[in-house]
Amino acid sequence: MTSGLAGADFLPLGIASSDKPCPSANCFRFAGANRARIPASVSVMSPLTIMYMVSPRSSSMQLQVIDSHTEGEPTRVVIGGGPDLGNGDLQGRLQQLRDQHDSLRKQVIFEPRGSEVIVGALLGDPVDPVHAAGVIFFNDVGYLGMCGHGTIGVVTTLAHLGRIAPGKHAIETPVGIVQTELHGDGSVSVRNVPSYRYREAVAVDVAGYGRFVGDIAWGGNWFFLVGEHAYNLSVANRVELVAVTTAIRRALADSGIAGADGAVIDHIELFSKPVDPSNSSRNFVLCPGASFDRSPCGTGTSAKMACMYASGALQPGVPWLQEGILGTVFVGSVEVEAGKADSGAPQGQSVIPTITGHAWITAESTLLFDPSDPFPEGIAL
Ligand code: PYC
Repeated sequence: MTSGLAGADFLPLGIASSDKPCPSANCFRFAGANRARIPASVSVMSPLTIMYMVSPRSSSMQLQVIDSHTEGEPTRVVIGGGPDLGNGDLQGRLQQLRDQHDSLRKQVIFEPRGSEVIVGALLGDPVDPVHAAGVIFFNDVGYLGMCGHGTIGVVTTLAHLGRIAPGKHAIETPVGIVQTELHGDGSVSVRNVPSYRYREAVAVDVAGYGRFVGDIAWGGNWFFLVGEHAYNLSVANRVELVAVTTAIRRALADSGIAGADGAVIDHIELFSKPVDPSNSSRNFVLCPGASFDRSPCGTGTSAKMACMYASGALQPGVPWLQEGILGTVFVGSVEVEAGKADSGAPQGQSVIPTITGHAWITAESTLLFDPSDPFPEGIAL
């Protein structure tokens, strides 16, 4: 079944703060009591003011999205037209989205409207109204527990919509509540979920490439982190980097090497010395599909810092400057929280990472889905 707004009377043009001018003579504002006129199938965040106009193409399904990039890595936030997943917890909503509305993920991410590089984020009401939003992240192959660069993109999008001001804002995700702070200069700090090294120095034999030794760590997603290798971490070398990290991921799965409770390790992270010596490290991160993270990867930086902490190489509160493949940087640090820090982690090795980076809005768009389109869910390559 296709999700989204099909054949509705109104075409959502966008979501704006109430002081934004109306972009069209056909447009009127939907807010407060008028919110009841929004079709039940549309997931809308209550404090938002929404502009609608009568659709000239009422048979097309539409999704409203805002695009941004965080230190080079794109995020597409779905702000209107998505399915109603109710008000249950984010884990339950994720299950519903995956089981009943997976077409939304494909429509947002697949060509020709998207690409495998994009991380999507479905924005919804939080369970607890004191939180800023609930969000489910997804990509070309499935769903992400958490996404660091994506959270920075979501917070920047909420600020762009006029929904939040500089200050602290909690975001609900399927793997827990993430505290964020929007700073006055537009940068965003994300206080991630508890992160930990699960296994140290695990060897895996990779057909055609040889043996790699890495740590397995949780940073909101599962990572295999490799420090020793012969590869040059440069954009020019990206095809080779994707090939070797994909082979490592396949070898881990084939060898039965997994995260806690058999979780699939779907992110592979290589490290080297930074190009800019003022940074701490450079990384290359293979995402769950065939693409690599253009940013330094928030959950990957969290996993790295958890490993550094576990081996005594990073002290709480000391800045860690993670340079990504484009040379952009997330500034991170860890704290240890009594009682919370060791959930699921080897005793005493869990940390709460914070990463800080910047996102920039690149587009406000309405994605259109014509019923006669031969690729109703986009094109999976
Ligand atoms: O920033 O955590 C992250 C992330 C995960 C996948 C792509 N980016």
